[in-house]
Amino acid sequence: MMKLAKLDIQAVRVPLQKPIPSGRMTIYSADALLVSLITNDGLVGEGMVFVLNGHRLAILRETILSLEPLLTGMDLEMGGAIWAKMWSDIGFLGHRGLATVAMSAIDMALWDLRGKKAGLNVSRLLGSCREHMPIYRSGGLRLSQSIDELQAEASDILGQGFKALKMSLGNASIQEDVKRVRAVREVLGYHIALMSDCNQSFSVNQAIRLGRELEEYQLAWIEEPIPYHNHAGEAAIALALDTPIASGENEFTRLGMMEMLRQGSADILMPDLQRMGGPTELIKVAHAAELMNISVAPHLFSEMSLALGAAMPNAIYVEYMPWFSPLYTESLELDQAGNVPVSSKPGWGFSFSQEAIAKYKYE
Ligand code: SMN
Ligand code: MG
Repeated sequence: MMKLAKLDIQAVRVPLQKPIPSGRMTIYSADALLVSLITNDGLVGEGMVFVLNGHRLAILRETILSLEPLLTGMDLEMGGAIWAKMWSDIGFLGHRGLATVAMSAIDMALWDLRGKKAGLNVSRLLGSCREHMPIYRSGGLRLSQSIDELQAEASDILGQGFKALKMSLGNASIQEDVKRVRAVREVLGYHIALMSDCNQSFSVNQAIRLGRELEEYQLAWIEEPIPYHNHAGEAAIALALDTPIASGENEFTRLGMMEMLRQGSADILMPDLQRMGGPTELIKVAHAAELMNISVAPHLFSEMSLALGAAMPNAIYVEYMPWFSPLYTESLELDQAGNVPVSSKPGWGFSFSQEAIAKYKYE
């Protein structure tokens, strides 16, 4: 029986190379809790959750620790039972927000452990569908950049071997957004996938107007056009436009995802690993979407999403956001086609680098 000997949490602050200004806040750092479950036979399962600018990191840490007693005496191979116990335990505070993020961290580490125990990558543990995943470059091409800067950065990203990239939309004027998309398309041509993310900046009518103007630029998707909780509005936009609508990163668990699926709010659903309640729930959600012919593109968590996405027939992309790559010993490598090979190493196939932890450790 695989039992918990120790739960360890290390806090790291990864400063962004360039702060990202956005409507809600300027992001200076991504601050993560690296959670390790160490078993009585010496295996280590790893999970990671994060906040922006360090806000409420200490509370998140305490919340994770509050779940530790639920693992005591449990067989850590019984991930389904542990998940159900955590879900029930956090219910009083609600299946959204902090407590859900905390249980995600434990669930991630449990999946890593079970993969390691079985000697299988999580993708194989689940039943892999493919050996390579398409990946898109995220985090760049921001609203704060000039058109010249956008074009220079787009060609730099191409030079790194990416065949798909995402740009920010949400300027005060629709014409300005259209101009920026046109300028980036000029650099990319039409054989490179161009995604766009509005981060909830529009109303339904504005989004439909902008979307109509953008149809000719064949965006891979328009993401979060309106406030994330207006699922009926998202559905109206998805119906009005040919360009696929992607959304879901700000919703929590099956409660949010099922509502979106029922309403037809997204052509591409974007479950976020730490808001889902962990891989156990994300897998269920992805399969529910599959049954409804909806694609998924998991939000962030590139390294874990790679293993999970590889085992989902309807996963179309992994998101590459460079923030957390320095924390891992292994790195995501692109092949000639701009895809990333799925790891064959046990567990996630990516493990925390002790050197990186020392470098980024919270003071
Ligand atoms: C995003 C959201 C939160 C943190 C980083 C990036 C963005 C995305 O919306 O989809 O990548
Ligand atoms: Mg987004």
